[in-house]
Amino acid sequence: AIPLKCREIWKRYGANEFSDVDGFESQFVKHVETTLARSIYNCDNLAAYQATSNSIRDKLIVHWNKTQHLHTAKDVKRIYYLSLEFLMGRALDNALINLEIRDLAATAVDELGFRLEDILEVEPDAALGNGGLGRLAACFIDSLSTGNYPGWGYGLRYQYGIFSQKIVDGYQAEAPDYWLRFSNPWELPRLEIQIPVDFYGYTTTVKDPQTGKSKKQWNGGEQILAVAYDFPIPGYGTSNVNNLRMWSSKPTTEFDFQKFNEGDYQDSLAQQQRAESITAVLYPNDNFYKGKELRLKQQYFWVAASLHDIVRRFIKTKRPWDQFPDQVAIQLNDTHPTLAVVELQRILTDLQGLEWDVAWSIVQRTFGYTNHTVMAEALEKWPVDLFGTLLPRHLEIVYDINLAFLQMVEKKFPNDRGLLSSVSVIEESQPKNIRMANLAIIGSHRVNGVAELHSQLIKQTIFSDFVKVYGSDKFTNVTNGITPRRWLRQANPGLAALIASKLGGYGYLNDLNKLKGLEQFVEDPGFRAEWAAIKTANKTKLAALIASTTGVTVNPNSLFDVQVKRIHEYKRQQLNIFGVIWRYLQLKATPKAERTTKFVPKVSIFGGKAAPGYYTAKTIIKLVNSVGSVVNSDPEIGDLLKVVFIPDYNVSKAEVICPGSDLSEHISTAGTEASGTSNMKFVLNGGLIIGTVDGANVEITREVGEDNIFLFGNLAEDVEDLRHEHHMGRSHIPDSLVQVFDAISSGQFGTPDEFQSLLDGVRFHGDHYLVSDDFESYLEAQKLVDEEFRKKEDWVRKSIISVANMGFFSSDRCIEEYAENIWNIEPLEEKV
Ligand code: BZD
Repeated sequence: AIPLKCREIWKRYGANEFSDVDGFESQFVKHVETTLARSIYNCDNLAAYQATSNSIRDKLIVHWNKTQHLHTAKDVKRIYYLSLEFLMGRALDNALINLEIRDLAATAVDELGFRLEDILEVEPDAALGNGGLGRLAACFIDSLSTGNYPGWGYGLRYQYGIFSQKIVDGYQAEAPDYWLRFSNPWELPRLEIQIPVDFYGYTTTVKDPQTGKSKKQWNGGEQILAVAYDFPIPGYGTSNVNNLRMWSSKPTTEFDFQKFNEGDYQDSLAQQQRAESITAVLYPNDNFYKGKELRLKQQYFWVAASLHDIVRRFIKTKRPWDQFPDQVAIQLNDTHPTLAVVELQRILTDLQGLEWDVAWSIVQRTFGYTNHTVMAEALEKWPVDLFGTLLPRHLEIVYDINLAFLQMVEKKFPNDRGLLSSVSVIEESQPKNIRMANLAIIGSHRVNGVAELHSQLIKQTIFSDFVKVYGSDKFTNVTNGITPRRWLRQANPGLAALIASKLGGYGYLNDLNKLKGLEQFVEDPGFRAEWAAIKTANKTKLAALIASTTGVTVNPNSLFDVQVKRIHEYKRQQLNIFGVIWRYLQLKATPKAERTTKFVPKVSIFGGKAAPGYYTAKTIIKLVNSVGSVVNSDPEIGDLLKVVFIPDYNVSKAEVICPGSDLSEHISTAGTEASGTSNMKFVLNGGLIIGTVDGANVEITREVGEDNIFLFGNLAEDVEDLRHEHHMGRSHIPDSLVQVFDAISSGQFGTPDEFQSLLDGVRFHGDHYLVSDDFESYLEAQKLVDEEFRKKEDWVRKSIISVANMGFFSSDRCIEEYAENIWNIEPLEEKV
């Protein structure tokens, strides 16, 4: 620490953050001239972005320091959110909004010769996630700060985020996303924080010199360093700034001298360089599991570094170990961080010398596990051999955890072999697998699903045997939410301002139930006109994005019908495009004079990435583009129908797309979409939904009312029977869908061969996603949409009422529920 006599100077100069336009301008110029070594003569938008970001970052760091100091001084319990994905998007606009200095910054950069809009566009997306799971983590981290909860996120600092998607000849092509091309002003490299992580090696039994007892020891074979990069996370309406710590892998400085001495210098260096590959790239699969060794390496690397950090922080408090769960809550975002359960048990027993049962009770009280899917193909299972080679000591601990658990089950349910084999962590298959979900359940005190229907389903299906073992209290629900700062204020400033003008300011942004106050204005024609005008302006902006990315001109007076999300058979983009084809065929079959009275002009907008190895998903993208090229150039059709695929869907594009939709599609096979969160984003921005009775659609319906949503399709409870019918060969393809398939097979949308497998999946291979069962009902719902959209005033009323009832879907509410029911933590605010 600095000697007392020197501290006066520190206090005089410390923490001088700007608070007005002049102050910002002076910081900006300083950063241009010194940090960036640029000048008035060569300051372009990139430099202006960097200078602005550095100025804001300085401010964040001041508050970050104060917040962290406060949490340490008050010795509070912290929540650590472990997520392999944080789909953050851009940081600058969000920071300006959360710090409530957006207007100030806009004025200042204007005076300095720039436009804030241009500066914001320079920033690359931090796209360190695949889809809903990663974006949920980003919304949660925003709400943790906003709610003043002491909480950190832990993740990996991938050098390459999710690939950037190009469309070449109608097909998806992947290009690397090197988002760190220019230095990243939003991260604080903590190069001095370097945590060694071991892999491979072998275990031995040694005598503890202190106790004389024998214990297990892991002798690692390869060591890699985890270096910390911190991302300050500002809250809205508070000066608290939390931390998102992301690990980057680096080689250790010691290299293999034996190899060196043997003259194998090149090889010993190459091995070092491979260390960096651990955090090189995000795996691009969502809701699909693939057992790759590098992925398991990523998981352990991240978990080991994070736990080391958490444990070190706890040890500094000098508390006894049994108080660990009073100071530390760890949430597992899906099973990806489940190794943390094993690693904490290893730390407590092997390294800290606690008794097994004492350690295990600490572990269970520390962890909570969130499940995001019921689909079997997404559940993580690691082959025992692969696992044991990479993490030999952890495999032993897994077996010991499992043994103790199975003994407990056996005692409670004697001679129930079926039960034992279904709840066992080890799947007795060839080869044997470790079931990560089973391990996560056993190692946690709470397991939650992400929407009411989903939380019911996990209890009835994949985890039903665990309900038997533990009772149902261990299983709970926390319905997902979204942050209204990004998904309303940032994405839709016009609507946010109109709402603020009616509700007496922006206070609703961190108290979203206040939106209810909008209902009283629904019969005010002036208000409705303003509401509608904002929607049109947002559609015009979306039309500009469509034009610049696809070359297709669309009319903003058309109905904008949007489906943007990862491309997946269960999300059923194929149902949507089959519906579009049917509409096109109907249009063509209708006499010209009757077309405009029968059909509302519509733009069908698609977007989303397919996992690079997912053939069917890629075929769906091709079909959308093929239909688009035929329909969009059909002179008979004109504005009555356009079909576009917006390439490279990401967070910053979503911020333009969500506010510009009239209708969005959330049409998964019932029971397959755990929650969905884009459904919430669209409704919060004044769009209506066409959807199945699935995920959070159910709760959205409860909140906004059945009249304000277009539901269709079979229910989750009937899915199993329907699938069975298909397998018995009793499928029925409705005539409408037969017509669609005939059109595709006739070559009307290009070479039919490439789409054959898509059609065959429905016709001959069991139609697993029930496209044929739901098609007619979908068309009916779409017909209703057309009718309702013609009644302009009523449509606007539905839009207003829906927004007014979206308060429940703020991620602030989610965090409160987790804090109270799972983490047992309290907010703590820095008093300014
Ligand atoms: O999680 C999604 C679900 O599909 C959505 O229904 C839900 O709303 C969100 C948030 O809870 N799941 C994912 O996004 N899953 C993945 O991206 C993923 C990634 C890697 C491995 C497995 C799944």
